[in-house]
Amino acid sequence: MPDAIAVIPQPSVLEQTGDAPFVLTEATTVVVDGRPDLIGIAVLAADLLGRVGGRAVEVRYAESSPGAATGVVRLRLVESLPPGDEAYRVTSRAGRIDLEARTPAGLVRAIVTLRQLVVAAPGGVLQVPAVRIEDAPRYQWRGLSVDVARHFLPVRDLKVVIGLMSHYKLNVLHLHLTDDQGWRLHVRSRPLLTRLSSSTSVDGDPGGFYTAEDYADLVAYGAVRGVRVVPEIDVPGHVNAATHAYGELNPSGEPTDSYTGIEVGFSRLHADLPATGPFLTDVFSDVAAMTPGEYVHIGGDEVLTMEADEYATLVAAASAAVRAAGKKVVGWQEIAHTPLEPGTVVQYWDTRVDPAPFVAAAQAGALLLMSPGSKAYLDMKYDASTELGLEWAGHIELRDAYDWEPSTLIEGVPAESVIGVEAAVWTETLRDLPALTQMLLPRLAAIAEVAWSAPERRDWDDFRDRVARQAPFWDRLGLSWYASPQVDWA
Ligand code: TNX
Repeated sequence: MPDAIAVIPQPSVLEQTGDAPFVLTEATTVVVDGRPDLIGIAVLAADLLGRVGGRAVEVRYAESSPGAATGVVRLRLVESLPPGDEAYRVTSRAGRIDLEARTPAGLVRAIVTLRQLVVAAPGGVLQVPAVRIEDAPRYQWRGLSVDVARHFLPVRDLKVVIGLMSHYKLNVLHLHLTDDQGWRLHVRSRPLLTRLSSSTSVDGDPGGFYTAEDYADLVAYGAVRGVRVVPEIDVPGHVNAATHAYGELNPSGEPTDSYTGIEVGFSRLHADLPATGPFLTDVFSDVAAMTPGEYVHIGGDEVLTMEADEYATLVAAASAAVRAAGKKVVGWQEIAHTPLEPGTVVQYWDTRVDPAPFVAAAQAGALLLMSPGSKAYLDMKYDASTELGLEWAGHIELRDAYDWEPSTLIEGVPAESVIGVEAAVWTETLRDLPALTQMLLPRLAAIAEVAWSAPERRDWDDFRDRVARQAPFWDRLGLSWYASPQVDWA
């Protein structure tokens, strides 16, 4: 039954071999070489398969079970695959499934593909059709940016988001940790940021923040699932939480009032105040020290009350602090107006303005991350009747989020400058996990396919059928989602 297969994002090669399917039973076992870096992956595979089947799946080490029995899911590192860390192969048939990749990260991609292949056959038997899948991502950066500043999301909710991201092979969770309304990450050198500015949120809703331990827990939870965390400390605008905690950042020397509205562009740092440089150095070096990944995001968006040269000075100071701590810089589109080191990642978002500086930055060696507001901003309403969300970049129905091409969206951008695609969800109107997933699902699956699948493997009608079959999975997890009228939900 070919139509039972509904993998998102669409793999590069997927063939049904015509063999008998693999049947999941109580004897199904995950087998792996007993290497430390593979054991966690095997446990993840057993956990995910166990959840689908409703019973525990055992992990065994290859050395201890020679002549592998039947009912085996074998995980293995191999070299004979398409290039890239995340390439993988899945081969399934009666009695045996092979998951192969060059790296543990590739095995994680194979595992979630396998999870998506499990179908309930008549009689309630769970089986995996006999297939050969060979797959690798189009873009190396496939992200979701979550605004935890306007409304705070506790660690347990962010873990649900990480699980969903991993399920659709997204690999970067970008956390917008600071804004006018709240500061969400404890910073060792600047304890007043969370002591004085974490309890507020938009509309007077409760706030919160992540301790260093919370943050490490999130980073580790993501790492096992192939999702790295990129922290954003937004400067030199969107800083009222900072200027509320440290009055020395203001010309008056006095703290600003806390803020719970949703205007943007009014708060700012000052390049000529003596406290500003040390603040940037302290905060960015502490945040970099909490970050095992390569990148730290400096924000840089919507600074509406500053001359261009002061803005450039502050962006350079923040960037220098990030680089001094051994990390690479990411910033929103506006930083393209300042001189940038080659390799800086510039994140495109504002579809209303002239993209010329952004194109020029790419030509000068910047890497481009595509988050067009009109396609990838998942806080935009689906249509005029959507209760939650904003509308400044238009309405984004499922097909709008799906049907766009990152390499030709902006004329003049060299295709090889595009490092990837990132969805964003801003939380001015989204106060909890159900509100968030109502906006993410189903559109996150669409963006994931834009970011992972080759353009010639993407097809709206086919995606429409595959996404319809995701609903039981979201329901099983108890997630709220939007039943787009563009899809015939099963
Ligand atoms: C623009 S996107 C912003 C955010 C808002 C968002 C709402 C960007 C870099 N800045 O501050 O939350 O629009 O959609």
